[in-house]
Amino acid sequence: MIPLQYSAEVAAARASGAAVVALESTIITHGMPFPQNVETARLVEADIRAAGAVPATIAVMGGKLHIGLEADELDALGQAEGVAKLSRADIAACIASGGTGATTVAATMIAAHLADIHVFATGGIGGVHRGAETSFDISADLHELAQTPVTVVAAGAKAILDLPKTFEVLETLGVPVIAFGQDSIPAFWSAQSDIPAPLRMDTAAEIAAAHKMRAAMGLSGGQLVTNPIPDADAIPAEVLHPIIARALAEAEAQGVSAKAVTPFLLGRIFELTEGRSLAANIALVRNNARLAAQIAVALAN
Ligand code: PSU
Ligand code: MN
Repeated sequence: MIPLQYSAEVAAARASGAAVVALESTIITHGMPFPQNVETARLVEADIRAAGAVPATIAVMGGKLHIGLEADELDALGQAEGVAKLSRADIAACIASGGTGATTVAATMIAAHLADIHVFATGGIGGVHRGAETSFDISADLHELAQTPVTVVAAGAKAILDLPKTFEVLETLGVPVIAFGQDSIPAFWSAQSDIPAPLRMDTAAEIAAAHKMRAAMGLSGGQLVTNPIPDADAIPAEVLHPIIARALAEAEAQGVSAKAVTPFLLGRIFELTEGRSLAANIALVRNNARLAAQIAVALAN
């Protein structure tokens, strides 16, 4: 038996057939500093409710797989020290041993699917790291998108990554990459990249219809919806470029590797942009939550 623990709100939504949107928790524990992490998580949940859906923030706490966190649980997770960062490889061991851990995109997709939730909002997915040709550092998020049937709304892949290689791998894995309302794939803190979007959709209804058709055809895997950051909150690529380069050089000099790479880079970029990257990250997650709620509502109807 999987020790699933539904929040009261998510349990009620399941009983009534209301739309539910999954949210990850690594962005809370490893992606943003306290207290902005908890404030953002609350705002994102409120955005989803305002759009007519129910938020289900996912995390492993004390050996239970939580589908939706109560307010005090979210507070506790946001301030906890040394929380594990869980992906497909380690989520089962963490639950089995009674541990506590935050779920990445990959682990959140697994949990959402177990709970029969079809739509999930995050900031940016993991992908192919720069230098992957020697480090082999490719996020498990990409393989999860290829096998677990959840539509993930993100602002693209984080711009610290090698974006062309990330989208090549997604193409190889047969993952539909949909740009929302534009022709290029967004680049996380910036709305545009040089990479043409394989698919473009302009309404939540189209995205929901494509999700349903994949299910009807028995195609494994999910869809990646890339949603551009609102213009007012974007950071131009030319501002970010030297900052990302410096953070990457520091990570290499300090020998940062494996799971620590993404949190290290996000933390340094936050410092080097004097907080501007965090403000942008908050804005884009909220924007993704609103679109995910619209897709979930369209799927529920
Ligand atoms: N989106 C954000 N901030 C984050 C993440 C996503 O805005 O911190 C997290 C997600 O949990 C994603 C993870 O799965 O970063 C990628 O980590 P890695 O590169 O180690 O696979
Ligand atoms: Mn990695």
